[in-house]
Amino acid sequence: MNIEQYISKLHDIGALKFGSFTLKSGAVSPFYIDLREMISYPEMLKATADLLAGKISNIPFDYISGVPYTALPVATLLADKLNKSLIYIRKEEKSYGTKQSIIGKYEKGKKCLLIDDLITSGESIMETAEKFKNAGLHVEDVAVIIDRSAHGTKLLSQHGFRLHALFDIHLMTDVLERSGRIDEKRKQDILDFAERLDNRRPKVYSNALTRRLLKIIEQKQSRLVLSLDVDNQRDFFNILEQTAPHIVMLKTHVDILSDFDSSFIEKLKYYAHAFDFMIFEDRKFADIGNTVKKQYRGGIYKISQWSDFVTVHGIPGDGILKGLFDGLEQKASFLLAKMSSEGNLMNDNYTRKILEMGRKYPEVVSGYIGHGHTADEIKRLKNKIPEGQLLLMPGVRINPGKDALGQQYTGVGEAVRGGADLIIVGRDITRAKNPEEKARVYKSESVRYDYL
Ligand code: S5P
Repeated sequence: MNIEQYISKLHDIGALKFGSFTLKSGAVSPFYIDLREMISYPEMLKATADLLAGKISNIPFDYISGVPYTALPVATLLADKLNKSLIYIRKEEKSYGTKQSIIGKYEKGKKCLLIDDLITSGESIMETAEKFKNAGLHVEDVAVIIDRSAHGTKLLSQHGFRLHALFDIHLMTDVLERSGRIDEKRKQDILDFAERLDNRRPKVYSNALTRRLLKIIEQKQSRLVLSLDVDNQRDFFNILEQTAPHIVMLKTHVDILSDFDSSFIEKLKYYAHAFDFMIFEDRKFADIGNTVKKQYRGGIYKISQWSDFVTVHGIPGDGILKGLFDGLEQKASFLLAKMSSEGNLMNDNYTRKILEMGRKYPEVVSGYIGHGHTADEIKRLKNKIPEGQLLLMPGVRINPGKDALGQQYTGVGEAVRGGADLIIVGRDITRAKNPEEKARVYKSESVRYDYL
């Protein structure tokens, strides 16, 4: 059986499934791989061992180990074929007897080849390798059937392991498309999902506020920012109460409220604490450092006392960041890199300069407000965002379109597929008959390509 026949056969026996699968994290994946049932197909088990044997023929090793349970039968067959002895680590820690968790005889200082069914983040296989190392064995090579990450080889090599995969998702989708088992759209969905999966891996985020935001995203399984642009406190808190469980951040325009008073801030802080969301006053500062310093700290709103984040225009130069944040702790900004409104003057050159400015101030710039009309356009912007900073996208709605005053909306699916770290949604939720239900829909759409 060659690799193309093998992949097709995996699909035929139901080991590769396509559709919509809710993962443990709540995220929805367009594909699912389950190789456990392969043991019911002797010819597939044998083919797996044969193909793996070909793949590792040039690697020197002393023992073979399969990660229980799925990879163990394959490793056993391979050990037989290559006349090597088998060892493995029991899945459950033994709490009695010898406490020895490696099963099988081995000598310290020898090399062990690890076999697993698939790698996603590579973390679990590295954990297993660590256990062998602690037992005095060397592990340098890892062989898997499927590398379903977009950059698995790179990831493992950064940790000193060589990955040998029978196939990756690129080959898998190519073969299945060519044989008519999936269409082009499904192929793209799968590749996009894998790409997301890699992009969303924990990185070194720019500052403590960004890290807190990311933690909330993970805990609430949401990337939704609600823009609550209503003009009175009653509506404000009514909508907030319904939507708060689904959002990770609340975006305010405090100067829209006609009945603002200091009780508003107290109440807002109470909700933020009770429902675990961050606060983002969308003030869009755009003046010289000395002026914004006063606007931010003073006046009737005293924004710096209650808002975690504010939006900032870079047009006056980086003095604006110094004016805003000098002497303050635990406050950060989002720079406006590309607006959603029709005819805005932010061209590619401007966007580039904003990203350059933000890159220099990771402590006070958590990310950028950016917009694009298609997933590809958003992806291009996202790829330029400096490491550790975020892309927040407004002008997002379930149905793309425009409002009467130049606001442009991109479909939420495009925004999320393009890699927006957070989506900002306003009227489509606040004016909905049932804001709770609407917020729930946006929440689940926002993590569609996540794998947390
Ligand atoms: O380019 C932008 C930047 C921002 S912050 N376009 C935007 O629409 N916004 C804000 O996002 C805008 O001020 C509003 O509060 C929100 C979008 O609201 P919606 O009702 O159009 O979803």
